[in-house]
Amino acid sequence: MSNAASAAPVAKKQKISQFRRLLWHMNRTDLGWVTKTALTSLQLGARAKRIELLKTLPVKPEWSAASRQLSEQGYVDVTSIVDRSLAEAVATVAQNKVDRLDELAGKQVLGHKSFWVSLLDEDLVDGAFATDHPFVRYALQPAALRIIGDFMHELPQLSDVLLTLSRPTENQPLSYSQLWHLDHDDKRVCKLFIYLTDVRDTADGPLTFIPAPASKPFRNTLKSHMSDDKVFSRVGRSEVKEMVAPRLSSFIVNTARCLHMGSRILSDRTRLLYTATYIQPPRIYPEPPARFRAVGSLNEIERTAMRL
Ligand SMILES: O=C(O)CCC(=O)C(=O)O
Repeated sequence: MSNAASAAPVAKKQKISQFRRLLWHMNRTDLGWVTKTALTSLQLGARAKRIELLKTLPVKPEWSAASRQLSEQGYVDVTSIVDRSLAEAVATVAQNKVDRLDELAGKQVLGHKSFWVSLLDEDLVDGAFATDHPFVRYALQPAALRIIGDFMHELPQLSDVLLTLSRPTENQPLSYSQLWHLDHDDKRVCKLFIYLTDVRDTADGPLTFIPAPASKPFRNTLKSHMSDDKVFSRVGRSEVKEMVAPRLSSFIVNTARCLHMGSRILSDRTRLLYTATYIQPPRIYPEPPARFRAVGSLNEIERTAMRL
């Protein structure tokens, strides 16, 4: 084969990857709504079904108020709303993992965030959680689906559940989620958190965020992770909310709209956090491999929320 013939596929490949990179950057800005709208218009039937399923979930005045606050401010404390016994079940699983920390840290698969230890790897089969796992049951409770669903105007998709143990990183530069950022998993992203340890003050590394209205100036920023100086040159420090709260506190944050950071743990402290991530489908990026595997009976809402 001549050199010219072998150069052509390489040039084509480069063009495709340049196009993908451009699309990726575009999707992180408000232009990403063009992608979202185009993809949604191809799946109107599925959307109509998710709207109908949302309507079948129970309604309570305090859930509606929570959803309004989520829409307007980008966050809501749901500690008094969510099912405490489901939160306790999450905490029991989590405590068992922490008791076996040394054993599990040695087996850790995802190692890029030195301040985070992923403790759930052993619960996955081919990367998927059983749907009867307490972490999945907490995320699927009707209150969470209704509050987030009313904000997204349809039944949300549960994208992932996560347990993270954050440890001190003193004397190391801040990195990843310790820096201010927005989540770009999709155009609408909500995270449901539970603190599984007391977060008493700044030294415990609270989740810290700027509510959606004050985070607006950063919405189309291409830079993904920002220092305090950069952020506070554009927004007042008085806008910052630090989630200092006791163990089993639970809150929802629209992390695509609220600039946030956390895990800045000091001295001998550690912080244990449960996170469930929801997006509004269809996903703007290709669907990753299945994260959930059906175990036991599931209703249609649960199946649809997990794409099963
Ligand atoms: O560790 C933290 O508190 C930050 C978590 C975070 O940035 C996220 O879940 O997107």
